[in-house]
Amino acid sequence: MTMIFARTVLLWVSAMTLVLAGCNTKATKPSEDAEGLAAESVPAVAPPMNFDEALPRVYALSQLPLARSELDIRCQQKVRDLYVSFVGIKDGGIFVVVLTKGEFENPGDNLYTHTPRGGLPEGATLDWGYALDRNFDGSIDYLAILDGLNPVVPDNWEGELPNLRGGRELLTDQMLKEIIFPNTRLLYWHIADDDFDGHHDSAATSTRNVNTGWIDGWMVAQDRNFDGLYDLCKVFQGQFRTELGNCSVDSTGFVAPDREPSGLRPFPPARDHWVFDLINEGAGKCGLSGADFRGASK
Ligand SMILES: [Ca+2]
Ligand SMILES: [Ca+2]
Repeated sequence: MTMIFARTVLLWVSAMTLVLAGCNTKATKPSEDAEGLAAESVPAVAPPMNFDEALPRVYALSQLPLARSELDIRCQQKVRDLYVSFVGIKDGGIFVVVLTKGEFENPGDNLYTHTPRGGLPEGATLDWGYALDRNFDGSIDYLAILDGLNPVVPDNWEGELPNLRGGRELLTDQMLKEIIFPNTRLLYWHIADDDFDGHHDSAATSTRNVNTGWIDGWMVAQDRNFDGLYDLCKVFQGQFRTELGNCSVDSTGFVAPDREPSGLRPFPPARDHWVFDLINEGAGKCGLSGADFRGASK
């Protein structure tokens, strides 16, 4: 058991390092002119990984098992009527955020990814997600919040799938065991601030086919010129590999034929998204800095 945990921890630490490594790969080349000495004495500020690059990586990380035994709470603050807890991993930085009505403790036991029969155990929560500070300024600029366990159309699937919209009575045990359960995935919705001004400008949510009930792709939206209005939205089939084209727009926001946003509604989210704002208010109250997110490499 210890070996399994140890391996999972290593996987997570190296995986998070991989995500954040993008922040340092394009380090500013020190000037060689008369100001060279001064330039070299200032830490190079590298352009952090943008949303397009981060999204598939954070998605991939979110599919890995969480190293539960190595989690601990680095700071917890009450913001408005919720407790915001920042969770890190042994020898690493903060990478998880939790929202609870009461005080939160024992993240290794209480970060849940699904609703067990009989409801959530006392102290457990589904309201958590991954939190990144890509430019290490102490503010969270990328969130991936748990949506839930959902049946996802397998990549390259051809043929019929059981209709999930017809109710449990239409699903046989064989369908559940052979098709539905093996294709159930943990999904998170994503929201990010790519120009680090405190307002989100990028978002992604999985989409559910309105006819079958299966998750069949993603919608990804961006405010490319950072003027507060989302101006681009694309629809993807599967896990970002196949782009189907642009979203349509109706009175609710961005839409796609026969699909509905699964996790994040409305899509795109309102400019002042309460989760994003609340978590960063918590980060401010905690006095977090980049070092809290860098972890062992700080
Ligand atoms: Ca930041
Ligand atoms: Ca922004």
